[in-house]
Amino acid sequence: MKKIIITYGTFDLFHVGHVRLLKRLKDLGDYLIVGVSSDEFNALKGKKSFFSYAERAEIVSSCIYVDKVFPENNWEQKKTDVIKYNVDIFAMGNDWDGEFDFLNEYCDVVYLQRTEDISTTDIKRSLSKIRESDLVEVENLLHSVIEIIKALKS
Ligand code: C2G
Repeated sequence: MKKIIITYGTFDLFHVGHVRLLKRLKDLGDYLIVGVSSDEFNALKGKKSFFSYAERAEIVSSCIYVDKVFPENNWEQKKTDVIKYNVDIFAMGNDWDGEFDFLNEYCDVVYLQRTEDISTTDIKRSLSKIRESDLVEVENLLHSVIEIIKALKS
């Protein structure tokens, strides 16, 4: 009998934190199902992802550890999903520690250590900083060009 694992998440700007979690989840069993948050559910979570649901679902589906992807549309669907897919283990990163213990009635509930020092939020923040410093560099360059033009004119 295949041991079925399920997890949920936004998985925006797919990074090693996501990959390492999905790998560890697959190592817990034989078949890994991922509920990828829809754009509408992200809004409910107060998140605006860079990639659309379709793009995030395609990226997560391409991960070697993942066997099935479906949309996560609300907070309430987990119990139905666990029963529908005959799930043995529900697992999340431990930033959700304890939040889904109610599923213990239907399957094992596991929280795995998050990968430190990486998150979609940090990536977005770093990228915006790069853009800012680029602008400063361009501005400095423009000032130098203006000075050269002034010198040539005089
Ligand atoms: N994660 C991780 N290490 C990181 C970043 C994320 O292990 N450095 C894990 C999270 O703990 C989560 C999964 O990767 O289990 C997906 O993270 P997010 O895309 O941030 O998903 P989240 O917003 O936590 O949505 O109903 C559950 C929610 O949909 C979870």
